[in-house]
Amino acid sequence: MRIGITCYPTYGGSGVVATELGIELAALGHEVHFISYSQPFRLSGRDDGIFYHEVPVSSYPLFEFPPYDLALASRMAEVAEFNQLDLLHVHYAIPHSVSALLARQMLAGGGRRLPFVTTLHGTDITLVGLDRCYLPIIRYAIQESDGVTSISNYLMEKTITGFDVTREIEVIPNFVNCDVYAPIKDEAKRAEARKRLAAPGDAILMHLSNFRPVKRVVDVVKIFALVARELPAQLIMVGDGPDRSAAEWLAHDLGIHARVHFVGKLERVNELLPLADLLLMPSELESFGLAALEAMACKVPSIGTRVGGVPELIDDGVTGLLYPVGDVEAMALGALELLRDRERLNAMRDAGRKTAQKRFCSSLVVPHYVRYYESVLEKAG
Ligand code: GMT
Repeated sequence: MRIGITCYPTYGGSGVVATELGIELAALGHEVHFISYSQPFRLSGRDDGIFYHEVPVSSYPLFEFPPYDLALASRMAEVAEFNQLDLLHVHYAIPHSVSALLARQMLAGGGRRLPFVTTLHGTDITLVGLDRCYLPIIRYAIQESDGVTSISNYLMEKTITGFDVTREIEVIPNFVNCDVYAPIKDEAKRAEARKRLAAPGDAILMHLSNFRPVKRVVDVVKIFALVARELPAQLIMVGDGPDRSAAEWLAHDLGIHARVHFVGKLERVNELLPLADLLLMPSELESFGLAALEAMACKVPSIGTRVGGVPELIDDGVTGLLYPVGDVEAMALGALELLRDRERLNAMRDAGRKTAQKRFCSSLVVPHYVRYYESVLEKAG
């Protein structure tokens, strides 16, 4: 198939999923064309079968807001025409599904069919999309999509109730490449690599996100402070975003800044994750929680919150520990109990890896997308 993919190319789970999907599809022999305003950050170099098309957005003094969605629709139609695309797959409904709808209509006039699939990821449904200024058009674009997928049952249900959507939505969970996200099997090698981050014997806690308010990075620092009071530990903060400075200030105020390391945005998080003992994900809301899945595949259990789609991913007490939002004391206590009980921690590490392999491995989930594309193409005629 020749597939056009549109996503937010900057830091964020939906862009990561879209990019990894494109890479996996290309590896299966499909031709993938990314269409977005900049190259997706995990797309390094030119892999075989992958092409990138930038969307130029010209400005004009009259425009207070340059119309990206229109420029995107034009580019989608052009790319589809020039490269004989079979379908478009847009990630995050706002505004991508609306642009795809326009592109489909533009090409229909010339007799070319361009069905599109919308994948719903999170705040496009649970927050931004519910804003009255977007809701009617997003609802329309979801209804009109040739196919709609959601990354969790939770998000599918939210779409039906929040948007009064009557069409079918296919739940296709997020996935991880279990060969790329994998534990370091040789314990001596792992111990040696951990020395980059911490003294031998120190626990390593990690957080990975785009540091938006929904991620509650300040809670991450609070949890760590309680843990670090009891045992030697280091916190590695991977990513960047609006709440980074608040977290940095708190680490200074609490006098733990020497043990809290803000390493910024990293391209190869798969190299860092296996070095951690635990991932902290105290989010306000997660429709899925991709970072926790990536960590699970690397045998790193998460201390997280019982919100949204997280319980569909993390089996509380088996592959991680879940708590109410904001309960930093309980999360710290849970982390301490695991760090002090190596047997329980190891059982959780193994169970997490097994779950990632059995339910969320790209080798299982990507074919699900391919089958779904085929059914959409068949219905589109
Ligand atoms: O919905 C968002 O806030 C953005 C989106 C993103 O691009 O990071 O995050 C969502 O999609 C991820 C990938 O599917 C999920 O792992 C996240 O749980 C989800 N975020 C929220 O639901 C807050």
